[in-house]
Amino acid sequence: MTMTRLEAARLLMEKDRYVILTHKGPDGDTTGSAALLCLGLRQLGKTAHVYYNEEWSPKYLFLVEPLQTEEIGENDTLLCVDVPAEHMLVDFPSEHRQKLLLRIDHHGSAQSFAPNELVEPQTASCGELVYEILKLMQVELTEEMALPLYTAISTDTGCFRYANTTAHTLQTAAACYETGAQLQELNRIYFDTVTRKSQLVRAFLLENAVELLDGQVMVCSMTMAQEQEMELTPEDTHNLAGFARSIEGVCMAVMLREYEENRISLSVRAIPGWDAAAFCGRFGGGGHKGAAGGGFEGTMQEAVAAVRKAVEEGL
Ligand SMILES: [Mn+2]
Repeated sequence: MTMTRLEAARLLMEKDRYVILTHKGPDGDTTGSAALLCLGLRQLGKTAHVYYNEEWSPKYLFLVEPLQTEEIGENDTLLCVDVPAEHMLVDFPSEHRQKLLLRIDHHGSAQSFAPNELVEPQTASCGELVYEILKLMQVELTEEMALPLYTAISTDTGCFRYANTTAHTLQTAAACYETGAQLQELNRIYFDTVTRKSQLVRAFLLENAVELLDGQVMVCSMTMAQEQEMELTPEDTHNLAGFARSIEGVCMAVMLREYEENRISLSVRAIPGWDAAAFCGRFGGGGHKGAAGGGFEGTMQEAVAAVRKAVEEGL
């Protein structure tokens, strides 16, 4: 069932014990939204935790580390934030599957999988939506809560540069600043700090990129062997999908990454006027117009050929 914000707020008031689930490959939005929701529920006197995710990025770990649990109790209710499809849910014991009550999300191409769903595709980040629900529950934004909220909204908007940024996003950022939280430091860590190898891997990808439609589409690829040879950590490959879109003349950047033999993930970033979600729909995926993902089974050569064919057939 699809819910309004008010219905979601009322539903959350009903139970007392919550465990919040994030998505696989957790980003700043799912991590920040989960921590924010957890802190908000605790402010109301409820018991709340964020469920452990083995893939937490070191950058965002401080937000969830004090809140996380690896246990789901008999009387717990599960919530999930920023999860566009069931297979994207963090791994958790399947016997608890029926405890999932509510999903809060902002993915336009999302597939419904929870009994109650609040999905607002026009909202830039899931964090903004969680914040609005908490306000309806009379939760007050604290300095502690401003950190995960700001993380969610700033990372999903590329520090308020992407086309999804709205006046509401900026008003939410202003509310975060008004708590007195040290947000400039988060900006430095998230948006102005990179590893040395992350720059080297970008140079490598650029040298080996395939350009389509006179360079409007840039396809970068990396096999497992290449990744191992460069000894890359997840921090080195953070935000790798998007860098090519920043190159002058590029409208859509396609990043192909082999994560298992003959299994390739597809990450697409597009400028306004282009539709990454529609493109990824051809590869069993989806997401937002500006940022989407999909998958391919086969060799890297075959994946590049499939992308070329999809581009030639029209976007
Ligand atoms: Mn998000």
